[in-house]
Amino acid sequence: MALRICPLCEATCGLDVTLQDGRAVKVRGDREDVFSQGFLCPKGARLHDLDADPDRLRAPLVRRDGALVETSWDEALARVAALLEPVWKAHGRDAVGLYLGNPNVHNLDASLWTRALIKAVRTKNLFTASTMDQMPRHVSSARMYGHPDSIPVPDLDRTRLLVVFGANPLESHGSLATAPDWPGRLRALQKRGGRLIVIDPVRTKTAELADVHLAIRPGADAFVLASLVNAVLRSGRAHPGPHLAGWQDLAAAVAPFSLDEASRRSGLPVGALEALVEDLLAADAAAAYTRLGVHAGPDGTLTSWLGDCLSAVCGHLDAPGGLMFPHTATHQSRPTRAWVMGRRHSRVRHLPEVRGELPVATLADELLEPGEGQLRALICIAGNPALSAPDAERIDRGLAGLDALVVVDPYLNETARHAHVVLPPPPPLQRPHYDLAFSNLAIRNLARFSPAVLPLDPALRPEWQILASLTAIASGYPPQTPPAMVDEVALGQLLSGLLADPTSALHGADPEELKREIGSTPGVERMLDLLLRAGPYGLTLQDLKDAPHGIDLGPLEPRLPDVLATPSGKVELAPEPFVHALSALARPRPGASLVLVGRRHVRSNNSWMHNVPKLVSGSDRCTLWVHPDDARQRDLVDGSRARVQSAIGAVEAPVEITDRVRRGVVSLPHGWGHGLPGTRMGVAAAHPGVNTNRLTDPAPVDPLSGNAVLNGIPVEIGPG
Ligand SMILES: Nc1nc2c(c(=O)[nH]1)N[C@H]1C(S)=C(S)[C@@H](COP(=O)(O)OP(=O)(O)OC[C@H]3O[C@@H](n4cnc5c(=O)[nH]c(N)nc54)[C@H](O)[C@@H]3O)O[C@H]1N2
Ligand SMILES: Nc1nc2c(c(=O)[nH]1)N[C@H]1C(S)=C(S)[C@@H](COP(=O)(O)OP(=O)(O)OC[C@H]3O[C@@H](n4cnc5c(=O)[nH]c(N)nc54)[C@H](O)[C@@H]3O)O[C@H]1N2
Ligand code: SF4
Ligand SMILES: [Mo]
Repeated sequence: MALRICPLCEATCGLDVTLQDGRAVKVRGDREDVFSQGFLCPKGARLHDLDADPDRLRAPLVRRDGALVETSWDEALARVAALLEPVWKAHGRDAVGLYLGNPNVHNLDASLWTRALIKAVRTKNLFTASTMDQMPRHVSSARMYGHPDSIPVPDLDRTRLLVVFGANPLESHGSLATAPDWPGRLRALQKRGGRLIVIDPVRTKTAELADVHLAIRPGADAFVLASLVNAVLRSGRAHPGPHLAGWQDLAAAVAPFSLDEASRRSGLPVGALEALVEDLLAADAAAAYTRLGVHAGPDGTLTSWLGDCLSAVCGHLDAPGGLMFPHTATHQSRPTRAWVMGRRHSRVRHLPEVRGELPVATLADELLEPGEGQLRALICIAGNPALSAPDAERIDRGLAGLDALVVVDPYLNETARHAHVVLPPPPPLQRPHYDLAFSNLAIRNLARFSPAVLPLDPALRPEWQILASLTAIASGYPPQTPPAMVDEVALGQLLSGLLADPTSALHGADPEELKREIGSTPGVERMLDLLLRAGPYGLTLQDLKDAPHGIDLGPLEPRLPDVLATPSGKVELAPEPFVHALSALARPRPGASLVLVGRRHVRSNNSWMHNVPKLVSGSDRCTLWVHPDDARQRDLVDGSRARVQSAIGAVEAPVEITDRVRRGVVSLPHGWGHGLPGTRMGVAAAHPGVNTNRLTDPAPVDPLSGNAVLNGIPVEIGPG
């Protein structure tokens, strides 16, 4: 038996893996895990199937005479250099782009190495999944608290009222609020007399559990949130807590937003909104939690900001049971300058960079629009933009036309089918794990480390070595440069940064002694060890190894003064760009008669895990949910096929008639559209589904963060 933190979603459950003859044969929840206490979901229970999957790549691939064939690591890396160097030489650094997909954040190797790689690739064409996900959250945190990663999470175990905008944690298991067992924790909230209110156009499983479900019209959340903040402020019962700046400006900014107008725009009864205000004012601990359904909407940043404001004006920001800031065990550097964005712009649509990234919504343009500065090559790590990103059909075409596509992925997926080189990382059980990102989003302070459960397949390399080799190539070193040498340099840089940082516990420490203590084995463990030693609890990696079920560091504690890094040293409740954007929202918006939203299923994980037979078996999950009235009007019957047409494309999907969706709203999950020529995922190909991102218009983006708009897409539907 061996213990392992699940890397598949943000819940980070502790797993207990049964080994037999050197293979993992069963996965259960680790009952003694300090955080998850035995909880797991169907995906975690099949983690070992990724190891066993015969389609998982076990050797690098290179394209030879048009086909991808297996080769040695040396040849594959030599090919990477041979492909990219001429592009850099002829067209400059920006001609080679970088796409970093979601699993990078769930992966210790990538969490520690992508920054070095980004620096080495030196391209303005950096794209990540963040700009179709949580970039609005980073921007609102940067402006309100001074750091894009200062993200407050709902204090789930102590709150008395949780108001959820656009999240479905019963399927997703939570996002930007790391907690194993959301179902259990939400039931516990209700058991202790607290309430759950869910605002979602769909009666999801989370909405079903809720005490109140408000089926909002998609895209109306920012208006509703502004009106709620306004109503709280006007009630005379608001609580201006300490550390807040801009109270008057916020009050002025939300003044034009009435509950009456919010009711007209959202389709929610005004009485329900008034009751919500009353609930918020009456609760001794309440948290407004906004997530993907609204962040990946037309007003992502405004919803994120106003959600925090709503908690703040009720006195629940940085208070137990409200929104609180985790205090993670690894060192977090504090910004030394005021946060800025827009230092560069994209070539075609002139969209500003945010956190050094350009919006994924313009990836297709950068791939396809000819001219100086066009992307000629792309390095794609743990991503599948051909399915997951907006304007997917054009992305697919753009990928097919590249001079060089280098992919790091365990599968020959819809993106990798266009690759010139594919470098496969080992599966989860063959690598150590620590959640650098999600520990900083967890609803309890804690630290957990899992060593590798299975020995590394001798035919594979640890992912950090793959990334170190790519870093070397991008820095102009020979492709055969030993990864250990690159690691030594990276470690040296990390160490000198920590020694020089006055907020690090290692400030001024003796580097030679530290080096002796962390050992000389190259790889991610000693980097992690350094970050832990530099952190606020004085932990070492050995401490975590000695506590295989994790170390609980207690409930979240108020810590705003420690978090705040704004120029004023306070929470900025009314950042000028947000106030400005909010004023535009007061004007009426054109409405569409039918809009498309996304949905998640507990057995799925974006565009992958669809090759695990036990997870995809059963009925087709890639169906179009249509309200009975909408179906009747359009002559659609249950089980028939519908054609869904948006401004940019059309797909055909089987119809599932259900009153779970609000009238005027249809729902289709993302991450499907498998079985394309050149892919190698036999099980997924037998359950292909359709690619909803062929409908996702890349033109509208959240103006404050560049985030893609994945929800509320105007569509027409009819019989297929
Ligand atoms: N319409 C619509 N589109 C959406 C969304 C939506 O709600 N609606 N959601 C968006 C969101 S929130 C996200 S985060 C994105 C996700 O989109 P992407 O970030 O592009 O990620 P995935 O599609 O999940 O593809 C992940 C790839 O990583 C590979 N992989 C898994 N583990 C590892 C590993 O350890 N190392 C490496 N190198 N590769 C690995 C998998 O095989 C898979 O091919 O999709 C977005 N797209
Ligand atoms: N099983 C599973 N778990 C996952 C993933 C997965 O693919 N499968 N993906 C992971 C990733 S990458 C992420 S980012 C998280 C996301 O996790 P969550 O943030 O929980 O997001 P979703 O589950 O997509 O739920 C979004 C909800 O928003 C609703 N919605 C759509 N438009 C609107 C709107 O305009 N207003 C309001 N109020 N609601 C709206 C949708 O109906 C949907 O129920 O999940 C993670 N966990
Ligand atoms: S809920 Fe998430 S972390 Fe927990 S077992 Fe399932 S996939 Fe893994
Ligand atoms: Mo995501």
